[in-house]
Amino acid sequence: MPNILVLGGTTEASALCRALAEANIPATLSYMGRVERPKPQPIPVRIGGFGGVPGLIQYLRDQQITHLVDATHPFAAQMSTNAVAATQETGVPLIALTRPKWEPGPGDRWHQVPDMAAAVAALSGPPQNIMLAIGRMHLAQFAAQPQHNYLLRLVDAPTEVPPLPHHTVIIDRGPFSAEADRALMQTHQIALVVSKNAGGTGSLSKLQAARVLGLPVLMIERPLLPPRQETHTLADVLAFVTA
Ligand code: 3Y8
Ligand code: NAP
Repeated sequence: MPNILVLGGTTEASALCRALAEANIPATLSYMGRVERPKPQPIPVRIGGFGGVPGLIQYLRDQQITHLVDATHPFAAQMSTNAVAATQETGVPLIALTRPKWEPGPGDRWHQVPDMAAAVAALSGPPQNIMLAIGRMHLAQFAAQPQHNYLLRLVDAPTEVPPLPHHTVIIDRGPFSAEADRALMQTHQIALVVSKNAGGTGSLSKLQAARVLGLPVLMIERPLLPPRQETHTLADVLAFVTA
C-alpha cells in the first residue's frame, strides 16, 4: 500500500492533494508553517521543518513513506535539495512536481537577473514607485536601496516594520487577478514590478497587468537545484506513486 509524502505550499501541490484524496491514495501534505493560516487540505497535514536531511530521513523511515513528491515552490531550494539527499540515502523514490518557468512574450519589458542580490543591485537608480511582489523573506535585502517607494504584498501582516523608509503594505494571498493587479499598480502609480520566476498561474497576474500597463518587470531567475526526476503533470505523479 502506497504512503505518500507531499512537500507542498503551491497551487500544484493542492491540486495533487485533491487528486490523491479522490483516488483514496494514503498521503500526507507537509507545510513549513510559514504563514499563519495555511490553506485547508483534503488529506492529513503536518506542519514544521523536519530538522534538516537527518530529520527528513528519520521521518521517511518512521512513517514508512513509499514515495516522496516534492511539489514545493521553485525558490524553496533548501527543501528540494534536502529531499534529493534524503531520498538518495533511504532509497525512497522521489519525483518533483514543478511548473514551467515564465518566458517573456510580445509586449513584455523584462530585465532578467540571476538572484535576489542582483535584483537589489539593479535598483540603484533614482527614487521610483516599485511593487515588490516577492513576499516577506527577502525584504530586508532591499534596505540597500532605501530611496524607492515600495509597495509590498505580504501573506500575513509583518511582525516587525519592514526596514524600508518608504513603503506601503498590502496583505493578500494569491491566486491574484490581472484586473485587480492592474488597478493596484495604477492606484500606486507603480513604475517597476519585481517578481520571482515562480511559474504557474497563482501570481502570473502581476505580469499580465505589467504588460497591459507597459511597465518594466525585474524578473528574478530560479535558484539551481540538484538533478532529480521532474514532471509538470499530475498524471505523471499519480502514475509514479502507484507504480
Ligand atoms: C506557506 C500556503 C495553494 C498555494 C498558493 C503558487 C501560488 C498563491 C503566489 C505576489 C506573489 C510569493 C509567496 C506566492 C504565491 C501561491 C500559493 C503562492 C507569492 C502560500 C502558503 C505558504 C506560502 C509561503 C510564502 C512565502 C513567500 C511566497 C507569498 C498556503 C500562501 C511572494 C512567492 O510571510 C512569509 O513568510 C511568506 C513566505 C514563502 C515568499 C517569501 O519570500 O516571502 N509563499 N505561500 C507554505 C508553507 O508553510 O510550507 O496557505 O497556501 C502558498 C502560495 N503562495 O495551495 O493554493 O503556487 O506559487 N507566495 C513568489 O512566487 O514570488 C506571492 O504577491 O504577486
Ligand atoms: P526553503 O528555504 O527551501 O526551506 C527552508 C527550510 O524550511 C527547509 O530546510 C525545511 O526545514 C523547511 N521547509 C521548507 N518547505 C517545507 C515543507 N513544505 N514542509 C516542511 N518543511 C519545509 O523553503 P521556503 O522557500 O522557505 O518555502 C517554505 C514553504 O513555502 C514551502 O512549502 C514552499 O513550497 C512554500 N512557498 C515558498 C515560496 C518561495 O518563494 N520560497 C513561494 C510559495 C510557496 P528543515 O531543514 O528543518 O526540514
